Amino acid sequence: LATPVEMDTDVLQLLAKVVGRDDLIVDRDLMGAYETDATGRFGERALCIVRPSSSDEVADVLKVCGRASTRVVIQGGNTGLAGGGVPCDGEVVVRMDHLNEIASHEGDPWHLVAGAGATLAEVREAARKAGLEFALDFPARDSATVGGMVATNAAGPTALRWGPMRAQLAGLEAVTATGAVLSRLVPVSKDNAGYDWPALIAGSEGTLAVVTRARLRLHTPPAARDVFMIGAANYDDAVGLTSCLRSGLGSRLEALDFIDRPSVELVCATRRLREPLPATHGVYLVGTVLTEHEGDGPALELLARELPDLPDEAIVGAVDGAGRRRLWEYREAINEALRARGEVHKYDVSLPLQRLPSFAAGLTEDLARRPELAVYLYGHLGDGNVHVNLLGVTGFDRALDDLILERVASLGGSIDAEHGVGLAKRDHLGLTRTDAELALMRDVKRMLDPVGILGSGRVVVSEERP
Ligand code: S2G
Ligand code: ZN
Repeated sequence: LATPVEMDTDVLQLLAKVVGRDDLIVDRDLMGAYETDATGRFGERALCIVRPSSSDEVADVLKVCGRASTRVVIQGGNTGLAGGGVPCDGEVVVRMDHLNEIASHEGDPWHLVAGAGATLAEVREAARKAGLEFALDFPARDSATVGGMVATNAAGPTALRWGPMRAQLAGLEAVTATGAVLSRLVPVSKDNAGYDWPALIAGSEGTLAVVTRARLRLHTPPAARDVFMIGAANYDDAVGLTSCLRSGLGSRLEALDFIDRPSVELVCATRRLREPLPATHGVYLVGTVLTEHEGDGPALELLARELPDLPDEAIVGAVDGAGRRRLWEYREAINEALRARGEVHKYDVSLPLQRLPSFAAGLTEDLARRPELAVYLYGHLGDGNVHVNLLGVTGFDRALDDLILERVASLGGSIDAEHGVGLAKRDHLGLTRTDAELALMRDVKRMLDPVGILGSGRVVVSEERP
């Protein structure tokens, strides 16, 4: 093997024996694509990239690396935002591309079993072909994979109605760091026998075990969906509207996101879109309502009844596909528009809904001292999940992280809502988790990954870390 990396070639030779030479990449030029993430802030040089073709090959890769104490990072679609899926120096990157089979069982139409490497778009299409629907959807659908979505307990707008990825799991197959293949994919909807280890692996960000397959719940598609956008003067109004919408529409409210004024201006400029509403507003709510009839806009009648004081020019609805996509575009286009402006410094926090206005006000106060920063707030309002995105920060800014995440903690929120802790927030986990919880997490990590090869340094770091 030509090994341009200074490394004990035994590991590379052994890995080539497991996955085959064609699925072991050591060529420095080819590795680059797997060494940086979507934010451009994380990722160092990998030892190599390996692409196993089965759960057993994943197990053998982990056994080889465990024996050599060689650290490993698992990578799905590389859409991660917290540094959890790209290598720290010298790690083996395990790509899950080959484990992408999707199987549906005629005997059990309400589930499908997808390989970790299958994309969200492929899962959604397989569900559609079966006349059903998979609950989650978000812009990264063509790259985000099932394995990464389970590992980060991914969510997105529709998690308001259907819950995050963990709630979609009806079974799981995963490989532990010691190479044990755990499989719980039996065709049942309810399985309460013994500890729910799949629920523990979901959200563990590749630090406890490697997800190889998932049994996913599907549901009957609603008869129709309507989309609305409402302009609110400020976050107090936005939160008031949220309470009305949630209590008035109940489970018919599938998604309720928000966008602040700077984000609307950015998207209108970038995508050359006209203003979404006749007047400008401080905060824009975008929501999807599950309805019984295509096209006759019952959502707007529902909304008119729930929000009698809302002026007509502050709300717009869409009942056809193009109209629905157009309204959601103002929300879905933000991340790409921001990335086009340069390095984006991101926080993904959740707040008790009633405290969201004071978080936003406090943030404005905090950042007034940093006039060079451009601040964009948007996210999943119904869940109290705020994506704080800043332009003007280069690299890491610990003081800024402390300022924002300590404010979240002081308001009883969480430093991470759906993107994962990864490397980005591992030093702040103690802000919103107690010492007893952190001790338990370390014990679970030590038990499942005794050599410490899986996702080392991500999420929960051992006390003795310098
Ligand atoms: C969102 C998507 C990922 C990103 O916009 O809801 O969770 O790029 C984010 O921030
Ligand atoms: Zn989000």
